[in-house]
Amino acid sequence: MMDAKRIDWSALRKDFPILDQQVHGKPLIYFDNAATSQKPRAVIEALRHYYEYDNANVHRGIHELSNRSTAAYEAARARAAKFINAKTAEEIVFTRGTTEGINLVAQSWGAKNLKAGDVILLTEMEHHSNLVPWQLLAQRTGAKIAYVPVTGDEGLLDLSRLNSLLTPRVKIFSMVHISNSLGTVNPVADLCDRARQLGIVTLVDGAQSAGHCPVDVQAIGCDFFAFSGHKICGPTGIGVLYGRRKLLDTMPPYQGGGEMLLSVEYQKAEFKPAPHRFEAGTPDISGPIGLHAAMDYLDAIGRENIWEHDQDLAQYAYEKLAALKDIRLFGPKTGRAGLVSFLLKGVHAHDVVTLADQAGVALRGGHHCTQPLMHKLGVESTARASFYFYNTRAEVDRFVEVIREIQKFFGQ
Ligand code: C6P
Repeated sequence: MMDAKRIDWSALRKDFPILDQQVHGKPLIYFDNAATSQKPRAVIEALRHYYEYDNANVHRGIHELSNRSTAAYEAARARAAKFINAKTAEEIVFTRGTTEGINLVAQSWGAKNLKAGDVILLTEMEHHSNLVPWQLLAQRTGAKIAYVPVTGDEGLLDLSRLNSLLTPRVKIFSMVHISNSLGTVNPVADLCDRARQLGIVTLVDGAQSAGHCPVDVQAIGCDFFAFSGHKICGPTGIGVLYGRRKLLDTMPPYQGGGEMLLSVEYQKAEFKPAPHRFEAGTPDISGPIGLHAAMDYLDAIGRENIWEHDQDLAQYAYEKLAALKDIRLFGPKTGRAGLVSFLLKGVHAHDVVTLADQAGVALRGGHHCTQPLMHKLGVESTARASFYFYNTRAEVDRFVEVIREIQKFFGQ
């Protein structure tokens, strides 16, 4: 493993062919990593190799290519277990992404275990994908949803309310690890510990954490942990749901189809054990193979190093932006993850993003799929710069210059 101080972060950019281009005649500065990360050659190459040499369906054939495909698919499962320190590969279900992972838990575990009057506890900073699946479940079962409040622009959870929210009616507490809108890092190990002492099942939405900081699901103590491959240098369309073995084994299938069965009769079917019972039909095969390469790539750099670099860039950007006039910043002042959300006085977030794009800077503007949070903060949208390890302080300097130019353009 490398040492954060010794890593030549800009040299790593050479691993990402996409970064070496001009956009609107300006060097690309890609600051939309919370939406999706770029892919290193190692991942692109793993996908190419798979399709050129090994492509076949998994768990079916007994021919050489199918055996190779199956071995690679299952090796990726074992690699994913190691990536988040799950006890066994059987605790890893491949999904399409974080969204599907949470839907799987809501529909399978939730439908089996929730009834009218039960409570689903969430936080006010959840992404729609950790909100709407629970709303659908609540509508079906008559369960209610309660929320741990957010303090305001500083974007912290108001934990003084937690004791009164953790009532005996709460059956599941589902929380985001790192907020995609605020950059807040939630104390998920403490929250899961509090819930576990009361017999409450926990789910952690790791979409913004898995590829950015070390993740150990055993240390966090959660029952479920969901993340997306495309945000951690892997391909789109593949994700991971970790589920504690004891729980996965009790859960009914989420979808029916081929590959998840032991035997079928016209009136009934017997399902394979977890995780295969949750992977109906031909799965995304190249996805886990690309994801395997991505996990190897990230861990060769070291996620503690990536975390240090991300946090450094975010703090640097936050302080430079905070020094500007007529700007409103969201999320914690210190200890933030690698992103900064902001609004310029009198300028719509979409205008900021459009003008930044003309200068080659890719930002994101909108509600970031956290519309209730935006409403709570009294805004419709924010502009967001989100960083990854291949970004540099020089890029942040240019980005802040561009923001200043946008302010001037609007007469400020
Ligand atoms: N956030 C962003 O720009 P999927 O789409 O399933 O890969 O990930 C959903 C998701 C779940 N939780 C959090 C905290 C997220 O940030 C995301 C995706 C993107 O912020 C797209 S809205």
